[in-house]
Amino acid sequence: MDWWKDAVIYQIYPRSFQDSNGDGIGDIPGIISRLDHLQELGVGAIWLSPVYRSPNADNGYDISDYREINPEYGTMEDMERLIREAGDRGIRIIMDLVINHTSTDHYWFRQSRDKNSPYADYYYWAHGGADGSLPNNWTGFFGEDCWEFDPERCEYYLHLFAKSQADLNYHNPEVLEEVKDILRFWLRKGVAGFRCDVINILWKDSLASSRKRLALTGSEHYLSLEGTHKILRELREVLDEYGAMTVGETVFVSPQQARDLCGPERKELNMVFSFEHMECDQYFLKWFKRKFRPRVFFECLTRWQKELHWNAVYLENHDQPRSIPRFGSEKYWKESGKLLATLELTLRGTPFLYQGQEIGMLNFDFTRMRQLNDVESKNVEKVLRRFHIPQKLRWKIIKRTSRDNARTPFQWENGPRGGFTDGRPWLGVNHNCETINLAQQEEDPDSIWSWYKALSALRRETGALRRGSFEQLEAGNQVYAYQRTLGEDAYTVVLNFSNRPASAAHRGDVVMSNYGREQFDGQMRPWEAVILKVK
Ligand code: TEU
Ligand code: CA
Repeated sequence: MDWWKDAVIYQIYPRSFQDSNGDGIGDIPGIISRLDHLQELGVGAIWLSPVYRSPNADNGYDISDYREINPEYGTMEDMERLIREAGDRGIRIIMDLVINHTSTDHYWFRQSRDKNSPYADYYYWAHGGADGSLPNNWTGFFGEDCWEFDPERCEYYLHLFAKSQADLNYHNPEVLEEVKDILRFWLRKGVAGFRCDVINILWKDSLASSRKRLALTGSEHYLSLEGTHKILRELREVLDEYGAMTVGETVFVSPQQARDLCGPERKELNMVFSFEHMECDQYFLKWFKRKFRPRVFFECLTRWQKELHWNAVYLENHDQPRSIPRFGSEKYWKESGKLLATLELTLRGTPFLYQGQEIGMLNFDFTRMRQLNDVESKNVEKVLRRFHIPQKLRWKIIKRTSRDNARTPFQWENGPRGGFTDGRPWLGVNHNCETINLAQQEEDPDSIWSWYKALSALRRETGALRRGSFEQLEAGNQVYAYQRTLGEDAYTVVLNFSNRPASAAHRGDVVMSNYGREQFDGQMRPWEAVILKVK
């Protein structure tokens, strides 16, 4: 039951994982060739970022055909082989379900341009004002207007993300029926579940203008509304026919709202990706960074641990900069990389690791705007320009927050292309590949990779670390400590989030220590992490 509560899930960003044919773009045969790596890590499931047909305005999050594989990534036969070969290794496949919007290249959208077509109401179409104004004053997620005029239909369509990502209209019941068919299509192929993209914004209750806000004006008309809950309950019926799991990406949710989306009695989602802990180092929006204060982070983690019966736990994904420079320390790269691993794999919930995290990959060392690919970064650069933000500051903001920080190719081995491709990689390989790569870490029992493997194995063998309760013991300015308990079995985890030493009052037999300690007397070195067995 609930296999996903015992599994470690690994996210693959297919474009950047492994290229198999030298075109510089990661692909499905490439993923298949690396399944052994994931098996060694003890991964129970792969969340595959979108591999459907897409013009790639947002690298697959703009889908033009939900039943076809993007030819850049391979064929449907490759996909079926991936499901099979992963299955042979006990690894399930979770697909990315992007149903808030489709690409404007999708057949539905192209038909929708004709008011007399059966697809006319598949999207949100509206007239602008007589004065040439947009249908309403909402603003989108990528920092631009969220209405685009279509000359053929002579109306505007709504897009909360990029221009070519048109929002689907769930007021039309046919749209939901289409989605159910898509679910069945993939479930019959043997996928084990879905990661549901921006799933709490599906339902828009009206298109009325609203009070102007610093960002996301209009969001009260679509964030976590009852209409969305209703859709999720309908989808759950289809999912239950196949025993499938879902994890929803949910933006701007409180613990209460998250419970309403994934509480077991709700019959909606199984887990959510919430953002609060990712917002500890920012003011309101990710573009405005503030100093990372560990205590705030700990309090946030504990709150979510306590308020949700179960949830997804993550520190990285394809939208976030890497975790070591953010929550750890590049100076103590190895120690803090292991500490963050310890945190993620010993909190209560299902850990989602992001490719490269297991070898401590760092942010993209790009130096010029044109080395970037991400549509969000490019849009935001334009917006900052419009507001006359000086070049230096613009660059600083983009550099720190760009999603491309996490999208550079996986560093399999030393070399200019990192073992990712024989050709020219679609996005630059980080120059630190010489010192940070899997091949080297495989040889080294003290590496971040070896630590992840050991932790994942410990978790697999230890009921208390998987299903045990969570009790916070300490959340100070630098030390975070908590206990996981199942029956008689209890473990204490103590983490020093600082370049400075610390002392802690917790004791027990050392199970794992990132300083190779055999005994723990409470004196902690920088970025020290220990797991203790409570006597
Ligand atoms: O992300 C939704 C989302 O909230 C992000 O746009 C987030 O605001 C931003 O990336 C933070 O920098 C999902 C996908 O994960 C993302 O890759 C897509 O671009 C987006 O939806 C649209 O599908
Ligand atoms: Ca390729």
